[in-house]
Amino acid sequence: MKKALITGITGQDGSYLAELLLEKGYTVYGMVRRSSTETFERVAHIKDRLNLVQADLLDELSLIKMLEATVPDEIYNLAAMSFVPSSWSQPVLTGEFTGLGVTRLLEAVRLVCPQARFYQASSSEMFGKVREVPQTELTPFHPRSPYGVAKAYGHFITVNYRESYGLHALSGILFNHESPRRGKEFVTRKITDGVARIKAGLQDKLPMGNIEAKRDWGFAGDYVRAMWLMLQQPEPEEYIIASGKNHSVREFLELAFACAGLHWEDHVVVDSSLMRPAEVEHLLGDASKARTRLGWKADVDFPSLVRLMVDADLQRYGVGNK
Ligand code: NDP
Ligand code: GDR
Repeated sequence: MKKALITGITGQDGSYLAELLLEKGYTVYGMVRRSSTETFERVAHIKDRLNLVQADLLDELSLIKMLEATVPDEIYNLAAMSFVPSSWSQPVLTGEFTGLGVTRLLEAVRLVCPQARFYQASSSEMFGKVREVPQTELTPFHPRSPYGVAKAYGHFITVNYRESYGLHALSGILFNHESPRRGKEFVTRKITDGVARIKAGLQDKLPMGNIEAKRDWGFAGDYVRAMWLMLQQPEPEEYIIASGKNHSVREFLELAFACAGLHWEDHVVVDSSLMRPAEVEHLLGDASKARTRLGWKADVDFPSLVRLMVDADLQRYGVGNK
């Protein structure tokens, strides 16, 4: 029976990946940080099948002790400060978690279990002000936020530890992926939660930032499958995971409100305080390598993703879509 360790198990991706690995018969360890209230909502339904270990990306010794106690075959490093706007208000902390945290974990791996396979959660935010369209594994990076910069550091330190120490370490460069478990501050979930609250009569207006920005959106359940596939390959290499189609926030709004029988123009107001100091205008990924080499493909397309997120939020507020 293989053993996998997931950092960031309480997040959106961590919860879907834990489900997948349990289905595959893994013993699953999850790193959780100490908090005054538990943040286990997304894994509550599988918590009794998980082995949770307390450690923090800021604390090297806690990472070493966690690996000594678990000795995993596979490590998925998903923990990070992942909300782009907060990276401008807390740039140093973002660098510590999202950038240096990767080095701390890689150092612990090198010391305790250098034979383990290591996945780093890299991001399309590293492309930022894009150098070419669509973006591939060979497109140079030009990050546009402290988060993107920290992710680029995490990406290259992973490559460097592979090249310096022969670790089986790789990065998946994942484009935006969403689900009903997405945090409510991210644009898709903010919209679907807002639609449900408006439908339920709890609010009337939805303040939004730049609705012309375009993203290549997919479903988180499809994307965690790609993470696992990457670690099963004999050679550690980078892969882009994306849908290959992009849509504007405006299109997401139109579709999401229509799913609930509402018109987005009646409710959306533009709030300039939600505009970013530097924006990533367009992202579009080319996942050809993952399709041919991993046999990966997405099952959920854009309209189905919007529908499933709206339906889940409507249900949560106990309202229908008519
Ligand atoms: P979430 O924000 O939902 O989850 C982040 C996780 O990291 C949470 O479990 C959080 O724990 C944990 N965490 C944060 N800081 C620390 C710390 N110092 N020590 C221990 N744990 C910590 O992110 P997602 O699931 O959406 O994303 C997973 C990873 O993939 C992230 O690294 C993200 O940057 C990256 N990514 C995400 C994409 C997406 O579209 N979702 C696309 C590309 C990359 P807690 O519950 O305690 O806050
Ligand atoms: P992103 O996701 O920054 O791409 O990072 P987010 O959903 O926050 O923003 C997407 C785009 O929508 C625009 N936008 C708004 N965004 C938010 N959050 N709230 C708003 O009101 C709003 N209005 C317009 C943004 O300006 C942006 O252009 C996500 C995170 O999951 C990262 O961790 C991950 O690495 C990348 O995706 C790939």
